[in-house]
Amino acid sequence: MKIDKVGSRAKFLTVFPELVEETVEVLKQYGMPEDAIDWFTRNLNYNTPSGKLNRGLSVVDTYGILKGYETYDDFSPEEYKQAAVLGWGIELLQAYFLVADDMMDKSITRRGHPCWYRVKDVEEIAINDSFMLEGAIYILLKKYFSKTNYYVKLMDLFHEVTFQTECGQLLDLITAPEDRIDLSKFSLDKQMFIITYKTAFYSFYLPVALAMYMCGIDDEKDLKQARDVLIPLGQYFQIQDDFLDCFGKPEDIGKIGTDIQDNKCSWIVNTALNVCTPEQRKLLDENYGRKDAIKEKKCKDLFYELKIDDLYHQYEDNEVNIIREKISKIDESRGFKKEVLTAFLNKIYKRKK
Ligand code: DMA
Ligand code: MG
Ligand code: MG
Ligand code: MG
Repeated sequence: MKIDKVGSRAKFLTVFPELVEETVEVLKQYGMPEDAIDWFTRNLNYNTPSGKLNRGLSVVDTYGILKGYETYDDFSPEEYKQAAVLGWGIELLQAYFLVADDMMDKSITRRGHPCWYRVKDVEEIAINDSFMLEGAIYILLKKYFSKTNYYVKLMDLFHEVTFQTECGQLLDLITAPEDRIDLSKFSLDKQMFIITYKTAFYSFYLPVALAMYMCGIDDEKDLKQARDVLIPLGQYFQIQDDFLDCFGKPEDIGKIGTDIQDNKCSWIVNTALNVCTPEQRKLLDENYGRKDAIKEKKCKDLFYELKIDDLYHQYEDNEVNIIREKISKIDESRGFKKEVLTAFLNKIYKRKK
C-alpha cells in the first residue's frame, strides 16, 4: 500500500471531530451541565490530535497493508471509520499517559504548547482529565465494536497494554528519586526494561495487534512474529526519545527536555556511565538529577565531550540493521506481511521530532 504521509494524516484527522461529538454525547445523556461538557470537549481537543499521530495512523496503515489495499480509496467508508476509531483509541491512550506523565515529570511544554496541567485553571484537575481521556477509549470501542466477535479481544488488549505501560511508568519514576541520586543503581539493562514496558507495548505492539484483530489475521504465531519485531522497534523509538530529550531542539521536538534534572535512567546517562573516566563520573555524581540549570548544563556539556551523539548514531545504525534482518525472516504464509513492519520502521527511522 502506498502510504502518503500528508494525505493519510489529513484524512485521519477528519474523523476526530465526529468522535469528540459521539463521546461528548454520553455526558449529554447523563444530563451533565454545559460547563462540564465544554470542559471535556476542550480536554479532548487540547490533548489528543496535536501530535505526530504515528500510532493512530499505523492502525489504519497496517489494516490497509494486511488487506492488500493499494490506496486509502480501497477502504469502504465504514471500514475506514472502524480502523480510524482504533487508531484514535491509541491516540486517546497516549493523551491519557502524556497528561499524567507531564505532571509526574514536571514538564513545561508538550507538542509546542504548555502541558495541560500548566494551563490556567486546569492544574490538578488534569489528573481527572487524564482518567476521562482513558474513559473515552471504551465509549468508542463499545459504540463501534460491541457487535463484533473480537470486541472482548480488543478490550482485553487495551487493558493489558495499559497496565504494562503503567508498570513501566512506575519503574521509570521509582528509578529516578529526586532526593537520593545514586547513579550506581542505573544500567542499560534496567533502562531497557523500563522502556519496553513504558513505551514499546502501547506504541508499537498495540497498533499492529489491533489491526490484526480487525482483519482476522490474529493467529498466536503471527501475533508473536509481530511482537518479536515491534518490541525492539519500540525500544529503538524510546532510545531516540531519550536522545532527543538531550540533543534535540525544542522547536523540533515540541517539548523541553527534563531527563537530566529529573534524574532519569535514560539511554544517554547510562551510555555516558559506561564510557566516562572516574573524574567525569564524579562530575555526574555531583550534577546529575539536580533541579538546577547550571548543573544540568554541566552534564550536557559532558555528554557532548563524551560524543554520546556519535555513540547514539552507531547504536542506531546497528539496531536498524538487526531489525531489518528480523523483518527479512518473517513468515508470510498465514497472511501477515513484512510491509507492516517496514512501514513502521520507515516512519521513525532517523526521526528528529
Ligand atoms: C513517556 O516517557 C512514556 C509514557 C508512557 C508517556 P517520557 O517521559 O520519556 O516521554 P516524554 O519525553 O514525551 O515526556
Ligand atoms: Mg515525560
Ligand atoms: Mg516520563
Ligand atoms: Mg522522554
